[in-house]
Amino acid sequence: MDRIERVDVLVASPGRNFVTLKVTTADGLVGWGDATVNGRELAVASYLRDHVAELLLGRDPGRIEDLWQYLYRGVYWRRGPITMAAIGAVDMALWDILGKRTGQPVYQLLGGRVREGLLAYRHAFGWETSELLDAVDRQLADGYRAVRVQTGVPGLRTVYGVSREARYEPAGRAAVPLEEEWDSAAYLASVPAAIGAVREHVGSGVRLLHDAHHRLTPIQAARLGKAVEPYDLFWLEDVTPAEDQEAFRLVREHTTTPLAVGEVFNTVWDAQHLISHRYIDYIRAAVVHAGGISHVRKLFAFADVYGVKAAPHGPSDISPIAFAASVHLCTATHNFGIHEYMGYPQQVHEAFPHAWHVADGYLQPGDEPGLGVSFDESLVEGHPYQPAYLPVARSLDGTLVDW
Ligand code: GCO
Ligand code: MG
Repeated sequence: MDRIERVDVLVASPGRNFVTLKVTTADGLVGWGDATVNGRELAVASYLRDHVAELLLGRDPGRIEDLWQYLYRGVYWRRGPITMAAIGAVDMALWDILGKRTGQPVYQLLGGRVREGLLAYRHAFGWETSELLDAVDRQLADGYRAVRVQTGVPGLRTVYGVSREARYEPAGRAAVPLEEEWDSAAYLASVPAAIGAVREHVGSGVRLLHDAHHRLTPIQAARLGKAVEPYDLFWLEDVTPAEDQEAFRLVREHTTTPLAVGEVFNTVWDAQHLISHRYIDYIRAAVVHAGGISHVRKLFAFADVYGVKAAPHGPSDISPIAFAASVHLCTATHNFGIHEYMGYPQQVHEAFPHAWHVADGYLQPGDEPGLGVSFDESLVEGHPYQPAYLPVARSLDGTLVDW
């Protein structure tokens, strides 16, 4: 029987901060995991280095579920983004090792393909509607069939999901979070028309999504959902903070616009009420933030019972390793809905060589044994961690609000 012989926690910043776990077995097999939590990378690195690595040495890498239970139930202080990202990284690495040992891609170990490709959605943003329409056209020209649309808000200098740069990278490199402003009234007064303009521009065949990013009260969320019904959104995302799962009943009572939530969730229990009451249509947990393939697989299976579909978070701030694990999982998940693909700078693609790819707007896992991804360790030297935090937001009267 093989044994875990070495555990390395690699923090590097090829374009942005990533935390990568490398697990090496006595037989020389290497498994890779992502442990990146945007803005709290060092917390997860320490959790792994100081409290997990030693526990893994000498153990059987094939006991994936037992090790998951050991790291979840065995630590007493369970759940939360830091713990579950650390567990997620270990879990991804062990599935990667199992695939390499058996010569099988992970999706095959999970039961095999249930579809020919994963529908992907891209981001389009523009301060003015005309810029947004151009951004949508660029994604459609690249062959994508689903686009998230985000636009400026009159009177605001900063808005979530909209950048003055070509790429939108929310974590600003600074010693303290940047402060942004917010005004829900101005947003509610302007965003339905912007979405309507996009719908008129693209016609009925393109899937359009929008992310409200936790900022509305439940009744405001209900109002927005109702206002955009004529534009047939694929979903409205994070319409109201999801800790208050029961708040979604109010939203549900007022609108048939599909709802998506869950990128900040870390376990099935965060979404248990939402899913079992069918308050949402899509669950967005990311493999890296919710305990890895083993736990997110259970979350998606729980969602399947209630007709809720899997739609994983796929931003540029989870690494191509977690992205690979998510694509493998969804390739073998029947109740899959859509996969976010924000995309990466070329530097990140090169730092994390990967077999997953996009063809004609659909994601493919590749057929290499394991996850089909690795990390170029030589980058650790020249690309040290740099403090970078997600912004905070305040309303125009200075009150701190959800960013
Ligand atoms: C999305 C998310 C991101 C997050 C970011 C946090 O739907 O892709 O809302 O934009 O804000 O991933 O690190
Ligand atoms: Mg989101």
